Amino acid sequence: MNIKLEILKAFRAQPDQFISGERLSELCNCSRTAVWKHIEELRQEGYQFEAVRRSGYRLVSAPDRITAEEITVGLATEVIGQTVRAYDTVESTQILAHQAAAQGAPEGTVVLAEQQTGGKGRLGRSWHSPKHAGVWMSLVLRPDIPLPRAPQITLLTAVAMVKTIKRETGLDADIKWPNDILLNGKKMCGILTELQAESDRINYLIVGIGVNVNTRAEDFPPELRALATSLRLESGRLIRRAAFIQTFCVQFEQLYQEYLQRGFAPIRARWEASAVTLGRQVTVRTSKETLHGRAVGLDADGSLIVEDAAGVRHKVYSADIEQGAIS
Ligand code: BT5
Repeated sequence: MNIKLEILKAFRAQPDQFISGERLSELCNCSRTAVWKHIEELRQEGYQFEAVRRSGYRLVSAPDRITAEEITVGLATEVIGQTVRAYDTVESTQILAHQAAAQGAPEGTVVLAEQQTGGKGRLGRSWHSPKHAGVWMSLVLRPDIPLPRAPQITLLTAVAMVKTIKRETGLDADIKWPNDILLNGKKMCGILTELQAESDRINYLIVGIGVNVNTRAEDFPPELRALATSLRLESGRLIRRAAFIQTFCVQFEQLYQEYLQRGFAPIRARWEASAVTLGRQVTVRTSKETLHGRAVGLDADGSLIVEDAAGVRHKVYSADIEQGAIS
């Protein structure tokens, strides 16, 4: 039994109440000395307890820290986020999630870090991940879908993120194909989907999600300041990151189950409702070519359909796009 987890569960079940040391030791099935020791550990992690003789302990405040306990206590999902690995400083949660998945980590495992020193974007780019400011998270999935459908998971993740942002802040975020979430035209979240497959069977997928949550303008390096934003900058308030992650896990699980049962069509409709790419003039840059045209739709597999000046339609799978005016 994880005693710290049980202690936190007891306080969450009775907010603002005093719970006696004796009651806690019963609930946690451990000695009162063990309870005291674990409460001291929680204090070291930033939890504040009021201790009153004969009444016991009361949880006064919890830190904005991402720990396995903060994510799993009260998490209303069946699979997503039920296994959590939370770290302080890592190179990249993607690397750790790949290792965990290769060693058999179950579907829904979430790898989190307070800070990444080598956060990864797509195509060898980097992701700025300062300490305690954001959600840097990798999710292990084992969907039974054919390999060509994997990009749909990136789009599903974007929809889950837009719903999470709406619930947590009331803000309406936009999706820029394929993997950016924008607020007021600035990027506040990026998604990186990587996979391990044999022939056309997916072994596992790792969905990396970087969210600028409480990042201040001065936390961004100068080259990002005009391009990036955070939920705090846009909403004007601090957001509890653990609660944000819990909401995301719930939203993601609902969409993922719907996707596995009913396919991509319902997700696609939701994606289109939040997308700012469709109907616009775009410049698409792939490693091989540059294409100008109008983004006319999303194909059933999640690729973008771009129509050039001659009326020829091109399917774009993975690329960077620059968006122009709606036309
Ligand atoms: C992405 O790549 O947007 C995917 C980012 C995925 C990050 C998560 S964090 C958890 C997990 N662990 C990892 O190591 N990675 C994942 P891309 O579309 O290539 O965008 C990268 C570009 O976004 C960079 O070249 C910068 O221009 C910009 N950028 C970097 N850090 C940013 C930030 N914190 N906020 C906004 N833009 C950023």
